[in-house]
Amino acid sequence: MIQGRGQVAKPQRPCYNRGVTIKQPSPDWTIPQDWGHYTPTDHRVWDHLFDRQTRLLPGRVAPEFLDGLKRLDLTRPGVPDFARLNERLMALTGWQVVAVPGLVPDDVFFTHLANRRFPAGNFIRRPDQLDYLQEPDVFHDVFGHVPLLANPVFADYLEAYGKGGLRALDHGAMHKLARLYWYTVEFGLIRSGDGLAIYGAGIVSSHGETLFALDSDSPNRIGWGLERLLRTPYRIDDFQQSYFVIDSFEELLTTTLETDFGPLYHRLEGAADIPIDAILPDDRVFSRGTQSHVAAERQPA
Ligand code: HBI
Ligand code: FE
Repeated sequence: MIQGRGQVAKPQRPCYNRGVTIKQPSPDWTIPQDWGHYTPTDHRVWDHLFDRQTRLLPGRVAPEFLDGLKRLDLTRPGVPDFARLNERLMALTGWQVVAVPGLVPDDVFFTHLANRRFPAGNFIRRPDQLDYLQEPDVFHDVFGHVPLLANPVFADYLEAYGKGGLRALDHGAMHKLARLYWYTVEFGLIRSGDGLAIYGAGIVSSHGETLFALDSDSPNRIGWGLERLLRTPYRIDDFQQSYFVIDSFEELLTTTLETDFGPLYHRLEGAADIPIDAILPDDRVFSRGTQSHVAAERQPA
């Protein structure tokens, strides 16, 4: 359990995990990782997913991600022991990983991020769920999210996002700010040399989406803008129809820190959402998608 800054004390609310409603296990929703409970099958699932992704990622992922994997010693086999991982992570950027049973309420999630704690699911998917899982498990959360937390700039961005999330809750603007998280932290692309690379955890932890996000002619790839993202809905049930491209993590951090979100939310209340696959006249277009993936899905063979 986690001691210290930013304890969350809220009335008990239900939390959905693997199809089951679970009880709030502690004031801040953290639980012991209990590393010893992982079975040999659990470790084999981790190793399988890990090998598959690390074979695919070089040349496709932002170099900061691979650097983080190495510096955090995540290349050793088996589900990582958070205590060991946290020693390295804490020394590099002051972040910690804490175990949670599954999705936690928004205010709890943001309070953790605002205090440089990343909540990670402590369960791992079953061998028959390698490619699709609704809930974030330890592979998505630790392999997908934690390597970039070893990068000081990205680490500061996620803390700033958590603080912004708590303010967004006060403004009733959570569903808008969630779009920034989705299109950066989960599904972001970044310019790399002459081309693009992935950095979003939802992509880097997925074999299929790693290929789709970079190589498919179906999705749009568009230069990001804060307001642009806040106005664009997203889908959680399939590959993205639009990916947004940042120039650098510094740009993401600086823009987030320098924007006064209060007036922006106020202005956006009157603005219509942008259709999920639209390209606007002033978008910086890296590639205009055919959306053939979506068309194929709507037309059963
Ligand atoms: N809980 N464990 C967990 N992981 C998440 O990514 C998460 C969450 N609760 C809320 C939440 N995400 C969303 O509000 C963010 O995606 C914005
Ligand atoms: Fe995630």
